[in-house]
Amino acid sequence: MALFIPNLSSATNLTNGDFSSGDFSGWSQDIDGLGEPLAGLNDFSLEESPMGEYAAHIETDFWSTAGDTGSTPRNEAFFASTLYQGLDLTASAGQNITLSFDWSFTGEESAFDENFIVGLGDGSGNYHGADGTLGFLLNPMEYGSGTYSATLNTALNNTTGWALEFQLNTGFDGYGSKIVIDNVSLSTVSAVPVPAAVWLMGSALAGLIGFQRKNQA
Ligand SMILES: [Ca+2]
Ligand SMILES: [Ca+2]
Repeated sequence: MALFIPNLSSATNLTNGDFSSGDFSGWSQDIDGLGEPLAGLNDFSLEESPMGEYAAHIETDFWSTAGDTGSTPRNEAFFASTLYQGLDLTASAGQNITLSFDWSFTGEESAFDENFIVGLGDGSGNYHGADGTLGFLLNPMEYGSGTYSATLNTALNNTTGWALEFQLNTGFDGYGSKIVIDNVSLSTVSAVPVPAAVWLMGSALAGLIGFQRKNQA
């Protein structure tokens, strides 16, 4: 319905969140807390769809023989790979900051112990959730996929030092896991008074119904 609501100022504060540049411009990569990966391994890559759309792909713990850590490793990370970007949480009074992204989490094993974490990193190694307290934005316990969307606690507005971090841990087996991330969006949105929003939504719905009736006639 957001498309039908006019006068809703919105600006995005993230670089290359849809990976449309075909590279990791705007993003940083980390292996095991030691920094950028070595060249030639597959921890971070870009998946290109048949439509020419790019998404970020992170994999850990794949071996030439699945589950055999004595075989040839396909990835560099021993503990975890992290893709991150510093966040600009600038907002005016009355504005909310919303964060959203598409994710998928898969692997070689159904009973897995890998761990996929998305959090607001505070620079000291701790993660915070959308409410600003210690925790995660997302920490799925099973393989799956979805769209995450949340409004950040306004107490976070205009604070600095934050990074959005996508971290994939290897777990304690030799089975691989991977995540795909796309359409990462951070937007400042002017809060619309509820009565106005309801009225606009109602008029947009009425418009839709009217349009359908015309089509049927
Ligand atoms: Ca994309
Ligand atoms: Ca593993």
